[in-house]
Amino acid sequence: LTLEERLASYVVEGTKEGLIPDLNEAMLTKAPLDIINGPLMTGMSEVGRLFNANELIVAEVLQSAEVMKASVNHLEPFMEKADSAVKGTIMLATVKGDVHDIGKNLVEIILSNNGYKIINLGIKVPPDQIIAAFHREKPDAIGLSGLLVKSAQQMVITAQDLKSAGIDVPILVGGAALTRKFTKTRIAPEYEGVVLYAKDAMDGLDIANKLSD
Ligand code: B1M
Repeated sequence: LTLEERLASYVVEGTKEGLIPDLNEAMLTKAPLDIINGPLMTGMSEVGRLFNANELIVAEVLQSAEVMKASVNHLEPFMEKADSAVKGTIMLATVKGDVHDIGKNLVEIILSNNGYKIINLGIKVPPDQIIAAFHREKPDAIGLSGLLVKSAQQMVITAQDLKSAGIDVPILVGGAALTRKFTKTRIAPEYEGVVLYAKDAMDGLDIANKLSD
């Protein structure tokens, strides 16, 4: 196998044996984020495909998630960090009912490496917890992540509850449950603030930078 194929296969097989040396070798020619978005994501897509085809069980997908998390942890210190003043505070949460957090945590890494203070509320976060944390932390924006189809609906509910609580800061939404179609009109036509979809963590950073300008 080539190095790229090996990196994808650690994720697919859910094994860490040999992972770190291969990540180090990959970093000789690639930026850490390109390793994540390239071979590691290729592996994760394959895991999703196999799981969908009933060729993997949840316990195996969990092993794959462990490999992805270990890889991101290893690569994180080598990522580019902007030496900037704090540009703003962003609160992140995976919505109620959804446990997927690898993407959200990647968003946290990218944003915090680029001048944002991040308050990560974790997974399965119901609207009332987001609202309570909003009043406590006073973030400049709220980021919602969701990977399940039902999470898109949960984002609609969350945005309605935020509106009822009088909150109007920008909401950033992302995660595999969503597509470009998830514009403000789809998610929260009545929400006072802007609602913007980010396709990946870098897109999230671009949007955050535009908002903070
Ligand atoms: Co689950 N799962 N999973 N899973 N899982 C999916 C999402 C699924 C598509 C797999 C499939 O069937 N093909 C499917 C959803 C189907 C659907 O709703 N249509 C699915 C299912 C069904 C389930 C369970 C219901 C399975 C079960 O129990 N029977 C269960 C759900 C439990 C729950 O949430 N209540 C479940 C559980 C799990 C594990 C726990 C085993 C594990 C998660 C571990 C963890 O996160 N800690 C897991 C995994 C790993 C996956 C897949 C294989 C990979 C997800 C991932 O981490 N990708 C996934 C299939 C797939 O996506 N191909 C699948 C890598 C990550 C970096 O990408 O999170 O998309 P992603 O983030 C991207 C962008 O989306 C974006 O940036 C990132 C890239 O830079 N982004 C944002 C994400 N959030 C953002 C927020 C932003 C901006 C950008 O701003 C705020």
